[in-house]
Amino acid sequence: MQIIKLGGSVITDKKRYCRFRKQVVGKIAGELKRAADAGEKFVIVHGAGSFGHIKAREYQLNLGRNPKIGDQHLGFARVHLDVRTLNLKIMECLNKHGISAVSLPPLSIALNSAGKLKVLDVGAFERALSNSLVPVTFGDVVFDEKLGFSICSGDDLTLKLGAHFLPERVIFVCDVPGVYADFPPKKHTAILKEISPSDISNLSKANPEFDVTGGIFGKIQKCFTFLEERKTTEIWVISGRNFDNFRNALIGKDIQGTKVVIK
Ligand code: IP8
Repeated sequence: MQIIKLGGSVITDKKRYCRFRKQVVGKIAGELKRAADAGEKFVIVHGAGSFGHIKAREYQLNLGRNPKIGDQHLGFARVHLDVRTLNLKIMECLNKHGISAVSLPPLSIALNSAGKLKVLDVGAFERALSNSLVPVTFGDVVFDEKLGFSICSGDDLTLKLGAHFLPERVIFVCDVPGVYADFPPKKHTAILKEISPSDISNLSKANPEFDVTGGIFGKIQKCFTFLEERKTTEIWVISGRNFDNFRNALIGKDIQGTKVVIK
């Protein structure tokens, strides 16, 4: 079994509010179908991209409920509507490609505590899988037992599901071919074949990336923590633009990208 996290920067244009990349998602869905036909099982998680981050930032939803921000509750509802709209577009694409995908929105099945994912109804995913369905979830706004509400990132969902299912591989599909050896990358900066905790401190210092849920380095740091307790799962960061490579990654063969390791 594998958990595939489709990054928001792959499935949307992150700079333009609610811009979906239909062709890219169509190609990804085609590869997923091919792998499913070959017997691979998946859980799919996707990010929010420009359907979530732009307005979540505007209303400071990552910091929790704040009555001083006028209409914040309307912003919360708007972001939820937008990420569901994105999710429906993805579901439509998966279904069209013959994938029996079903959507499990985090607002209904997850609870945060102080901005961290505390509870996730993994039973819903188990039941979907045991009925030969492909569960799909996504970065969303959720209720928070300390902050009223906050944001649940697709990365946190991915790793929570990973901790439960212990999949063979977790694949983070991004808009870059992996993690660059230098940040910000220059024209000829190489992609790291592996990234371990000793690499990260230098890289993250210069990280200008904006993302209400932590960006690439937040993601990698959480992966290290995940791997400390779980040795059997491989974690990869690969490109969502190279479909041949995506196909190989789904079958675990000749993967080009960065493997997250703790050594
Ligand atoms: O794109 C963020 O999820 P991510 C969810 O997976 C929202 O980090 C609502 C911004």
